[in-house]
Amino acid sequence: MTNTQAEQAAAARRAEEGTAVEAGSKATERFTASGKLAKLEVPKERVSLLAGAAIKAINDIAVEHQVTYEEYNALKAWLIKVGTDGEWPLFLDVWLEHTIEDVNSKDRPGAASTIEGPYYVPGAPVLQTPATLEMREDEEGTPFLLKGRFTDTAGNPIQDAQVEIWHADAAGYYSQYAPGLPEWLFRATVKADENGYFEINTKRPAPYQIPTDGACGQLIAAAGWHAWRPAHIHIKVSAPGYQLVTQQLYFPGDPHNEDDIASAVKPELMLEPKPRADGGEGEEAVYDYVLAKEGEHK
Ligand code: MBD
Ligand code: FE
Repeated sequence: MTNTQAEQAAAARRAEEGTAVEAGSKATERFTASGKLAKLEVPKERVSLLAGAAIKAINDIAVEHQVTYEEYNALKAWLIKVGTDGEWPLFLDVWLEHTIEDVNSKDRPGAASTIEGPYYVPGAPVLQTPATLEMREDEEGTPFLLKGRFTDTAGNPIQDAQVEIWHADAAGYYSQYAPGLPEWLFRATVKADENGYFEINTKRPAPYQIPTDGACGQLIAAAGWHAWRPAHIHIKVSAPGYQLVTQQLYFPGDPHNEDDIASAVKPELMLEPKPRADGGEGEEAVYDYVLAKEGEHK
């Protein structure tokens, strides 16, 4: 499928189901159920510093741009809707997480990282390399083989490394967030071999439009922006004693690599797909991971 065809297919499915906002609000349900809410402790000094700075920044904007009561009330109504639509995780992951991620990864050597986004599900089925992700019969999309190797920052192979992988289908839908998909479709935990090599067979995901029928979509429409992310594969790589890396991999030539709504594309995350070396159908790409030991920094 071309990107345009995939975009049309995704739009058609969405129009038919009218449930895109479900995906956004499921991320809220999951975050709430994960127990993360109970564990978060931020010292009083940091709360005062950060909340104070945020409030000041917004007040400065109101002065600089002479915000009217019409605009103030539109903001109030919209903020209420973000909550009732359950789209706070979506909003934050799209428009803020990239900065949080940059701040927190700048001292870590090794593989490039980027945002997790709202659709990670821990505990995906464990597969040994060479692995094939769960798919439906006659799953659409170009077959895609991702392979690579884990080494430490000195170039030694890493044992017991794993790749957690999750991505959308060829219509841009994520399992467990869109209705009607198998639970673990395009989600797995793949164990590398004793020399750090891994191979994962899957299908190329489609470009992805964030849900357009909730508060985030309303903002995008009201501002005249677009809702697209380039096609991407989400990954978490880890090994005992090493620092976890969360990232996404992208495909050259995607029309949204330069204007990702989530600002999460980096040149180091670009794949170089080639025809399969074994003559099989589809493409393959090599992506090697250098992991930093716990406590290791630049
Ligand atoms: C996604 O799939 C995604 O990766 C991000 C960052 C935001 C919304 C949907
Ligand atoms: Fe995604």
